[in-house]
Amino acid sequence: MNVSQLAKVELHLHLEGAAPAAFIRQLAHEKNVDIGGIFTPDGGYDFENFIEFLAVYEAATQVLQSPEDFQRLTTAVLAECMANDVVYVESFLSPEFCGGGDLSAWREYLHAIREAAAQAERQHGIIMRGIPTCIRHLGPERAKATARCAAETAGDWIVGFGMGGDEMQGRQGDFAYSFDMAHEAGLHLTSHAGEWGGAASVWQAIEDLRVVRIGHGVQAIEDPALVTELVAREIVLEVCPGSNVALGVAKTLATHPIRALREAGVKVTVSTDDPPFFSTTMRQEYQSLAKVYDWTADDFRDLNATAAAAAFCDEATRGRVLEKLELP
Ligand code: MCF
Ligand code: ZN
Repeated sequence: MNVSQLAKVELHLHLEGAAPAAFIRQLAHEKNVDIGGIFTPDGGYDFENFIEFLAVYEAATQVLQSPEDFQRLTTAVLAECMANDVVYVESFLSPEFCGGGDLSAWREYLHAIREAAAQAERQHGIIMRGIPTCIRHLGPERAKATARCAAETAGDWIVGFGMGGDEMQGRQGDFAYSFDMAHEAGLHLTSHAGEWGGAASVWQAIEDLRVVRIGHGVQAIEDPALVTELVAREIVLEVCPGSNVALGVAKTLATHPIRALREAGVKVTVSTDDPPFFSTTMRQEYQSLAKVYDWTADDFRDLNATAAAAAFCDEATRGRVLEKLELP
């Protein structure tokens, strides 16, 4: 069998970042919003580096203006997940883009997103869970509003709290108040680290925020003591190889740290991050890893078992995911 068609778990997918460019263009057209500068002549998203990526991402989100827009977005994103055999997906959601951090607005957006997810699950069996995520470059004060939205809606669907954005600004520990609030509400924690901020940023995330998963985390490879610590603490890395190559975190997949980290015993998983931005899909990620590293179906089953075990959902849901993966 072709490994790219295996059933998959995806733990690191930004909801707006998964919006196909054509979807955003269509909404811009419907709403008469001018976001012309963000597309390449052939219709993809246009950016040259990480900072430009963040700006294009935020420009694209300007057309997402209502709960209904997010309902449509979620339906479109889950269709793409299903086309890639993803059976369980955890998606980063942004209370900033869903009502500007206001709790009652967030509840309405969340309701719409959950409607779309429930319909996709009823019709096709795909399971989605949400991780409200603060945006690091907006600073710790704004993060508190996001954490409050997350804490107030924590439950069997909102299962985690995270942080993305520009890792070069501030320190992980600046956001400890928000992560503590989310933790007290029973949410599981993850933060983007070790994508741009080196091993030091990963240390901060595990020491100062007490996260159990790391978004990216690949620069941990620079510090053998950190690698040992990640193995000992069973911290799971949400690795997004295609994203890292597209943004220049790694030069090529062949020189990407995922294999070395995995061989060192670190728990690694594979995700797409923002697939249309990076011209990737889950199937393509698997295909490339199989080709470049000679990874077999057993390797991918192992990655999915790690991802299922690290999912932030409840145990009953995990059981259903394992069944879909045909894993014990
Ligand atoms: O993982 C990629 C690249 N590294 C850091 N941040 C992000 C990535 N994709 C989206 N983000 C950020 C971005 O700031 O997450 C936020 C965006 O505004 C959305 S969280 C639903
Ligand atoms: Zn990400």
